[in-house]
Amino acid sequence: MSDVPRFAVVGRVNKGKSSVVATLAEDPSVAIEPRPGTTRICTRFPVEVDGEVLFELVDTPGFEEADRALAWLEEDHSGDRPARVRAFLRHFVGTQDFIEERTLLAPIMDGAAVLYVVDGAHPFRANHKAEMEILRWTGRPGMALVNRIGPGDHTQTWLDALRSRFEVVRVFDAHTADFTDRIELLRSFRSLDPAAAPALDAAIDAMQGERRRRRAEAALTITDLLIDALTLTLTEAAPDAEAIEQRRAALEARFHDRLRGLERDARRRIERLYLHTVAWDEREIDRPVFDADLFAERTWESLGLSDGQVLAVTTGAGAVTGGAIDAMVGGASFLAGTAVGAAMGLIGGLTRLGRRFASASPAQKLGALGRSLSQDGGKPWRIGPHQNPNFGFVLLDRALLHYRSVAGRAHARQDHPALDAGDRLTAALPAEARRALGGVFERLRREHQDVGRETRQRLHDRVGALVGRLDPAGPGAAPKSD
Ligand SMILES: Nc1nc2c(ncn2[C@@H]2O[C@H](COP(=O)(O)OP(=O)(O)OP(=O)(O)O)[C@@H](O)[C@H]2O)c(=O)[nH]1
Ligand SMILES: [Mg+2]
Repeated sequence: MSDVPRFAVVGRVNKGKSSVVATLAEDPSVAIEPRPGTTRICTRFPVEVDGEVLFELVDTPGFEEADRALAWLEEDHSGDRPARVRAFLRHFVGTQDFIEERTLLAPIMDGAAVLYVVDGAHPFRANHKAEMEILRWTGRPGMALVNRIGPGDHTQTWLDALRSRFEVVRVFDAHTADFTDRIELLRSFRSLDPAAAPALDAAIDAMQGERRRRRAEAALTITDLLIDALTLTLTEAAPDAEAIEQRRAALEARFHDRLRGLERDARRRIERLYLHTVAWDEREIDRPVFDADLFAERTWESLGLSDGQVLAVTTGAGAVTGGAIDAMVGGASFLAGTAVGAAMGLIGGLTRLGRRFASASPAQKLGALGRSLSQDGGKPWRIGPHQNPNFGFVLLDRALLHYRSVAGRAHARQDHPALDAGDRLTAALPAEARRALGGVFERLRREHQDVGRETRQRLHDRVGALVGRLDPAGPGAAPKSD
């Protein structure tokens, strides 16, 4: 048996015990259901960093017959109380009596500390006293957590009732608790159980280091996404521009699908990083703005920069239409329409050009794909990179909103994340920061065949700072200056 600190999460049936376990252990696989009696056996959920178990949470079934169990214990006051609890466990072995009580008390008598969970949405009633009393009989250190499962709020009466029976009492909401709340809980426990303090200090350190590592990894993932998406090109074989024009809708769809795929992969990576292993977009409910389709009108209306801000970050019409004008020189007639459209719509439409790849030109360098295409289908044509100056901002907004939601999300939650629409994060940046980002995006498009180290570094610095500011863990998880 491992000797790491262990916490048995106990309480009345259907009061959010498993939810507290899921959030503390960052484990969405914990069984949580609206109906009572979901947890029937004790299951251990380890909290690990780098393969090393820091502590364990034990999910337990709820008290069912606390009054009767306490009455049995109280029949004999003579010996010490923990011994009497052990006698209780032995006495009913092999019977159908007190199955839940015996199951939940076993890990406590085996050395686990107690996390007693109550539902602050419902009033405290005297009949909870028996549960608390039994827990006292175990002699193990214990902390009480008030978790609210519904709209009612009886937190204060619970706190008063619990304080007379537990040394430490905290409000801990399984659905909204974040990294900081989890660390605070461990800190409180540390003071309660000196024997466990060194192990808990080490656990807190490891968790904070892991939090920093995840954040750095998330920043890298978002940087790579922006680079991959802003430099994306497709190659298509066609004898002339007219043939390309005829395939326009299909090409655009393919191009957009590739971009969606890049974004989806980056999201999955970040979700896995924060141990959210249930893919959210498979749950068809109430999608927040960052989860609408990348090229939906709503996305382009509510994220990225405003028209005026876009104008300010571009160096003028040339920057916007440059790719397209090149293509016109190449003789692609449909691109003339795009170029003129972009030039005319410069003031009114920059933010809404989400549906245009706006650049297709005869591929200058023939890669292996280009050569094989040119053998049987005509000249290879290059589609992309995406020319809309707002594209990088829209993508970055979506990535940051998604990151914030993932990094701050309690693992007990089973609903789909909902955010306020119109969360324009990049639009709220100072003008200088917007210009710098716009400049990096422009460089990426220009360097799409071979992105320079400096461009990558600049982008990484900017994204790292934005991600750091959004980390819901706050300053406690600030990166070490290295
Ligand atoms: N809104 C809200 N709902 C919660 C919270 N915690 C738990 N719930 C809900 O309460 C219900 C019961 O939660 P569980 O975690 O399964 O409760 P339990 O105490 O483990 O239940 P049993 O295993 O049946 O004893 C589920 O529908 C949860 O989603 C919370 O903090 N907020
Ligand atoms: Mg349960």
